[in-house]
Amino acid sequence: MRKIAITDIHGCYLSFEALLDKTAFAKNDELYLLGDFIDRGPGSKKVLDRIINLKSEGFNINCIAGNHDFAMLDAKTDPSFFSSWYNGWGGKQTMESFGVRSLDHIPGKYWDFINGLDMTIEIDGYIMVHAGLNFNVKNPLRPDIDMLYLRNWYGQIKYGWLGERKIIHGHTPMKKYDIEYMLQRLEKDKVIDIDGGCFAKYHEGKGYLCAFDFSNNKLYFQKCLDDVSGYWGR
Ligand SMILES: [Mn+2]
Repeated sequence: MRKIAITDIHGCYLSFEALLDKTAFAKNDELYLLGDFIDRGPGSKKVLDRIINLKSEGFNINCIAGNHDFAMLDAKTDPSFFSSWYNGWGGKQTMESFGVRSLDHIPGKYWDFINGLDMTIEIDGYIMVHAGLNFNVKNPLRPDIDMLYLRNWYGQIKYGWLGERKIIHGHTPMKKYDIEYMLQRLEKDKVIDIDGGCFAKYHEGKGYLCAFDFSNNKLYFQKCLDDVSGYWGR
């Protein structure tokens, strides 16, 4: 009956698979995936297939959107955005994982999955969101695209509004020891970024996919096993 959050898989299928093994994720656990399933890493299609299949096999999988997931939707509908997604966002690696030269050739079930993603989940005193919450609006939980893009927002947290709840998010890659430090301070600070920058494996301290079992306050780290040289041009 554990509750486990993972974020920013970014097509790192081998790392995702190994991390699920490491946590011994099972049918009576709950998995929360906080977006950015695709782009940059080499296995975006495999990541989406794994998630869709786990759901259909009856595993308890709950997913929310990241900016990259919604960017792929935009790249499909907005031709002027396509080339920046393809070249700048790591969309090239996503297209290659599907073996297609046009987004129109990606089957409908993947678009249905992405279109069905909400922006937040709140459960057991935890709020999960991809990037952050905007505390400058009346209701920070009202769905807004900012939730997928915010950076450096901790200074604006309204602790009166938040109460005893804690926020789990990703989007901004952190070093492993910074994630461990945020867990130590979670009771006080009420926020933790669990993005270990899996695709950023050439950066010192990063290059981990992280799982946070928030029912036991336990972190798991999997070093990146995927070949991300395509994205980094190495
Ligand atoms: Mn992101």
